[in-house]
Amino acid sequence: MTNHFIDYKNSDVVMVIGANPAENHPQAMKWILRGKAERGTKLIVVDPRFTKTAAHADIYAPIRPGTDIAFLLGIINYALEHNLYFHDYVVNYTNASFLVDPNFKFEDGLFSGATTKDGQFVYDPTTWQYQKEGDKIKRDPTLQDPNCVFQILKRFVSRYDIKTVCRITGTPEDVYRQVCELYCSTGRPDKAGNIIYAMGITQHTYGSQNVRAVAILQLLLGNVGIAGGGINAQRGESNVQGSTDMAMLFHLLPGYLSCPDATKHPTLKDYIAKETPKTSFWSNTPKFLISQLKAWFGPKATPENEFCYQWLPKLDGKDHSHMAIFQSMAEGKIKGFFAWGQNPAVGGPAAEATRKAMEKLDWLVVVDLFETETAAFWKRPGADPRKIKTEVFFLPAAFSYEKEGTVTNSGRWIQYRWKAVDPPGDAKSDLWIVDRLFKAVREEYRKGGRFPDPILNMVWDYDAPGSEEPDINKVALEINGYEVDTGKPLPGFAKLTNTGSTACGCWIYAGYWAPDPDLGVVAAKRRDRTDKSGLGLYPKWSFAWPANRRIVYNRCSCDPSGRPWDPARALVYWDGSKWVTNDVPDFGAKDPATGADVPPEKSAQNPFIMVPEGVGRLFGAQYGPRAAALKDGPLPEHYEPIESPVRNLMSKQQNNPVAKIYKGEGATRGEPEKYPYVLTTHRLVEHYQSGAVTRNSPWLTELMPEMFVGISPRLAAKLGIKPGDRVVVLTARGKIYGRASVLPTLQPLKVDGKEVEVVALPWHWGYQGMAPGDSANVVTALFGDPNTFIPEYKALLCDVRKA
Ligand SMILES: Nc1nc2c(c(=O)[nH]1)N[C@H]1C(S)=C(S)[C@@H](COP(=O)(O)OP(=O)(O)OC[C@H]3O[C@@H](n4cnc5c(=O)[nH]c(N)nc54)[C@H](O)[C@@H]3O)O[C@H]1N2
Ligand SMILES: Nc1nc2c(c(=O)[nH]1)N[C@H]1C(S)=C(S)[C@@H](COP(=O)(O)OP(=O)(O)OC[C@H]3O[C@@H](n4cnc5c(=O)[nH]c(N)nc54)[C@H](O)[C@@H]3O)O[C@H]1N2
Ligand SMILES: [Mo]
Repeated sequence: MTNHFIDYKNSDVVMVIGANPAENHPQAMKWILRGKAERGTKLIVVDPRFTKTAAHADIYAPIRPGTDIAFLLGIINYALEHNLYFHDYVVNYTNASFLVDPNFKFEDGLFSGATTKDGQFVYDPTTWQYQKEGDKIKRDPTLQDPNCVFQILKRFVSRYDIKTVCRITGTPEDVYRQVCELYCSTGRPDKAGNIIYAMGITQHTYGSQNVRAVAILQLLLGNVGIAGGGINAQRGESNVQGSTDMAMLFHLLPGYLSCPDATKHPTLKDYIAKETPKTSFWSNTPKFLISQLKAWFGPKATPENEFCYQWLPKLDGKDHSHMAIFQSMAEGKIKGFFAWGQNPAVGGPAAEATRKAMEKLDWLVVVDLFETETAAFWKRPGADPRKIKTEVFFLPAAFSYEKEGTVTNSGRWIQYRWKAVDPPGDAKSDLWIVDRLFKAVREEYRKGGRFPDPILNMVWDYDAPGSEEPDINKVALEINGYEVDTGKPLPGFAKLTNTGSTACGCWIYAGYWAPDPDLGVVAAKRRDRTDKSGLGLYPKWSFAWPANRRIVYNRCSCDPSGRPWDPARALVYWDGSKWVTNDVPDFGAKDPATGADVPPEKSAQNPFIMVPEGVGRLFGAQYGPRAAALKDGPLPEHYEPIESPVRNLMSKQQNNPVAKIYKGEGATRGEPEKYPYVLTTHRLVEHYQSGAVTRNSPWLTELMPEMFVGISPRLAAKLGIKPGDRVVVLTARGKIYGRASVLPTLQPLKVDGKEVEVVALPWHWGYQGMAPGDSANVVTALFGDPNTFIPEYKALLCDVRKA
């Protein structure tokens, strides 16, 4: 998320696409409504269902699940055709003027470079590169060269005219035209447009390209790096941002450093050579990684031994994401599993396959508040416990209010929370559990074992004298970083070195645990409401990573000479001799050597300091080590979901050619003849996720007691189903039961002349808790995005019948 929740009040137009903040992010919704009340913010909601968010919309645009690329590319085309894009921003702050390899092509739904590797379709991205002269990228600032990004984009999206888009998405043409007009009205210097998205955008076999389409539109309209603008991904569970920052994903180390790869990076030298770009802020990668190694291995990490780089686990070139793990488990390759604050028996796709896979384990440890469906998988309906050999351990954990620590919100604000109550019974904080577990494992390694060095030598010194609870302040300091000699907390990542003189667990968090000199508390504990900008930046409330910056890429909020595009929404600007800053500058505003202000012309060259080109990417080129192109191409192209009721109108390429389709019964594909309706899944305000917590709360259970199946009144009439009837939903993976919810919030869509019905399932139920019910994920599938491996939860096919 480039901006933050409070900033939503600064928008002129908000487009919520594939998110439902009124139910899932009520605090974000509050600020949208504040904007509506105070400045007349216009709200567009794009969703297959008329949601509670849509109820507040100025324009509600219905959309067929899985067709957001067509929807967004049509708006991009409209902006280009009607000259509504922000020309000066586009020329200066994006790669529009960059020249691309003349061999780059797009034909019949495929980009140049299509080839096969080990029998699988892959792209060779060689032609997705810029033309260069020596080290310099060739440019045409007039944007006329046929091989410049601007012209390539223009040609590419010209196929997405309003008629074609609406034939694909099912959105009525007049409504769609209104969306185009209203949203493109933000392509002016004094207007701010904000795109808010979440799982309706990401949970597709082209979810990353959906996000790219959002980014391209925002860049074209000059909406990135400004107050009231942004590409705003509403994150999930309250601390999902924090856990991603801490490397919950298998291919990353904390702070989004690439995980070392055994073949690519056999030595620290190789890692640094291959992962460090010459330009962009990532040129500091050696400082980030070496400080991380110092945090983990302390005095053992020296320049002579590569700072213990060889003690890090390395990637083996294989996919170890959620679906891949459960596939390996089903194949009997995984013997033990920790489900730690996770309930895959309900939350994972193809849930019945997931539950069955756990039967192959020797042991399973569940660390949770309740005996979840995962913990109880061996006694689920239909299972025979006598035949399941898996040994199951359950460790009761404390809830967030029963322990202290920080939570990072979608706006990257790291906020400290104090403990409210003690946990009940034997429940312990996760820190307590992991601390004991680590110490026990280390004891085992003291007796011997394969490769004990990293375990025996890891810095693990969180004991709090006189307390059985480890000292979370010590963990926080390690994450923040400190001077190795003095132990003093680092004020920010600018102080990190590559010599071993600093230790830092996660570079983007550097500074969050440094004391604020005025307030006398560490930054994450700040609760000061001063805000001289009036824009809701609140610089002394908690700490926003990186560097307490509230809006990233904020150099883009003023023109190359430093004048704010919109003085009423100024984040940073050049007053003729120095920078005036409401927000922490996201560029070299001061010379690090002299401390003098650096004139604006310099930072105008690279306002996007995290990408090696220094500018926003309209075209996702193969350039630089970190920012390599997506696996499915440099531009987003519409393909159909793996299961779709229609043929792709754009090309003969029906699906994303590099979509990830896993193996096993969970990956069985259904055809529209047998499964004629589009199936999508969604959340409810009363329940949380797999429902482990909320289905154990009597009040919430009473409010929302039962699994239901949303169908349109038209479909109900056609199938002879009355509201409240028991119905069965069938897909190629299985079937589930629920009560019919028949509401006009769901309406069939006219897709290329054909009526398409959408069936909407909440996914919060399972066989445990106070109010059991069938899990929607029994009928979802093991299809995923090739870049992120996120499952296609939002667009599948099903049949529905009266039970
Ligand atoms: N009360 C509550 N709050 C939550 C959660 C919860 O379970 N309960 N979960 C948290 C978590 S982890 C997350 S990730 C977030 C998720 O937050 P959201 O993404 O807002 O959650 P969803 O309801 O899954 O999906 C959002 C909307 O996408 C729509 N949609 C489905 N398919 C498509 C499509 O193809 N295109 C478009 N444009 N829209 C589509 C759905 O109808 C739905 O209204 O919420 C968080 N907040
Ligand atoms: N069909 C469909 N499926 C989906 C989605 C969808 O939109 N549609 N959304 C997906 C998304 S975005 C997500 S994030 C996943 C979530 O999938 P999961 O992460 O598997 O589901 P949760 O219910 O969030 O699981 C969290 C568990 O942690 C426990 N817990 C809560 N607090 C603590 C704590 O402090 N410590 C410990 N140890 N445990 C705790 C809860 O009781 C719960 O059992 O589901 C995905 N599944
Ligand atoms: Mo999530």
